[in-house]
Amino acid sequence: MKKLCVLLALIMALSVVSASAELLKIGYVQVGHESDWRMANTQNYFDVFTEDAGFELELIDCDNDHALQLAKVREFVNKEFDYIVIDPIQTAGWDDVLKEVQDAGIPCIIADRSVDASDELYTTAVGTDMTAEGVTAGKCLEEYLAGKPAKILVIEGSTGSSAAIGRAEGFNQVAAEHPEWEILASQDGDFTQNGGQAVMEDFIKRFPEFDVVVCHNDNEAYGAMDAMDAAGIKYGVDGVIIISFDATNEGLTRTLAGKILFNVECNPIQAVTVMNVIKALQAGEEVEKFTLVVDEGFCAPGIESQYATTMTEEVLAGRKY
Ligand code: GYE
Repeated sequence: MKKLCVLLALIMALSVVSASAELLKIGYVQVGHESDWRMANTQNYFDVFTEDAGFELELIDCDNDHALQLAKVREFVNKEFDYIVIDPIQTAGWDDVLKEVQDAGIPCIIADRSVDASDELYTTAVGTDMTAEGVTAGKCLEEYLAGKPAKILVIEGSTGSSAAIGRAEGFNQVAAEHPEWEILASQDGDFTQNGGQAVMEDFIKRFPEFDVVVCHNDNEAYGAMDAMDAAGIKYGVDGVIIISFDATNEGLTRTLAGKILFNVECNPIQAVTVMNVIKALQAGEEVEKFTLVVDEGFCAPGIESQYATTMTEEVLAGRKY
């Protein structure tokens, strides 16, 4: 009996060793922890890339530091990871390191944000269409204003990030069709609540009148609201129009409350899509160069829009992050 137990224990120990030997090593260089969106995205990777699912995930919070992000990718290469997933802080400056990953024979997935580099330099990309998000925001405003003039302020996301570049580009495309819209200023709020607040405080000092504030993410919008509250400026359905991006639970709560008029979703739940791409690559299948994660727009109660879903308690209840 004792011998049998020892044998069984040995077999179990061996199977644990062989199971862990089979885990795929995934290195993810995450942008940072600047926003609620980012925290939800990070959590989603931890939820999906588990040992039970066959993965060993190393996720590095790069704290919005491009140089650190490059260094960490190189570290993953040296450690011979099986896959490297990059969420690029900025679009520029990727050619050399992508080439190094490629030369090491490690498949590389660009996730969420994009790079300004040839798509020959990476295996595949997964993410949302940030320009389309900007267009949706512009179209919602166009429909709502219905020809009325507007003075607009923009609190941008981190300069050089594809999220900020795309959203600005998309919104500006629509704005260009509206000579009655005036963009008074557009400034970087770094996708943070503090950043949004600081930029808004500055705007309030510089511009005595404005009708619309476009915030490149929800956290910036919260900061902008704090600044307007402190200055006694009314916003929402009967005040300054706030447009936001991300549509997180808190962002949609404020949309349902009529404080944010339009909130364009950007879906942080991307890890399953990335995992499916990895599984396909493991199986030797061809994968598309880009897999789109789809988004939609939301608007405050009382607004009917062809570009956005009107917020209700039910919609909010379905928003976990
Ligand atoms: O909108 C913002 C975040 O890259 C889409 O980055 C992402 C953006 C998101 O910090 O909240």
